[in-house]
Amino acid sequence: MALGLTGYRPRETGSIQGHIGEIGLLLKTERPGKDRMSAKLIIGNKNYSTWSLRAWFLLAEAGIEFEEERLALDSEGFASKIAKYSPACRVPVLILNGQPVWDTMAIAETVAEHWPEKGLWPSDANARAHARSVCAEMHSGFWILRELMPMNCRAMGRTVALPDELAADIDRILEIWSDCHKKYQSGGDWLFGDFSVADAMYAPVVLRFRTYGMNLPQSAVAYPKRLLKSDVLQDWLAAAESETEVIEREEKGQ
Ligand SMILES: N[C@@H](CCC(=O)N[C@@H](CS)C(=O)NCC(=O)O)C(=O)O
Repeated sequence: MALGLTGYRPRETGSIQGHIGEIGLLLKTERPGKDRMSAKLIIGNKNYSTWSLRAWFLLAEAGIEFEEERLALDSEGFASKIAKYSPACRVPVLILNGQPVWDTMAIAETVAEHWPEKGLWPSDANARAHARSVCAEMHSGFWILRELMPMNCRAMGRTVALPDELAADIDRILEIWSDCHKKYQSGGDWLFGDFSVADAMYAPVVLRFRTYGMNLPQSAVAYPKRLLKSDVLQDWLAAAESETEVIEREEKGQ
């Protein structure tokens, strides 16, 4: 089984610091006035695992240091390895001070609660309710998009058929992005102005649109541009590019 254990220390502005690659190092995250936290994230393949990306991107873009362990999906031994970390037997799993947290929304809520200074939910109550709604909508829906346009970071220039149900999922996502843009653009380029959990939830969609060459309307181009400017997202893409596993059922399009 392919397995990777590495520490992720998000880049400092203007530096090329990225993966520090120290096997077995348990990173402690500094929290002013509070105990140091140990954070370890178990993820799947960077090329294919959207839920892994969401949790990873949330931590990395927020500047939280964490150790990461990659378990290759569909590999021999995945099931027994993941079972040691989570009873749900799926990635991602965050081990926070020894406590496992599984399922992406639970991870997001727990991270936001433990690092309140990172402002991972909008401070305004209405914006926060809106952000939670679009996160929940992503977490529980968009099944056709998931099925017909799987994330495949290293694949470019693919085309897939666009049946009505897929077009409806895409339209709804574009509506979410342009609505956010209209309401919150004065606060910054992320969906809710500042970076938030919502950006982690929608990051894989941007990568899907990139793989399948979606022509986006003018009202929806700003957000993908912002996301792809992220240095940590570029680190993820570089790591995905270097993976060698191929999962046939995720290889869609021509
Ligand atoms: N609802 C879960 C979904 C997690 C999930 O489906 N993870 C996939 C990889 S993206 C997985 O672990 N698949 C392995 C398996 O099912 O054996 C979440 O939000 O984290």
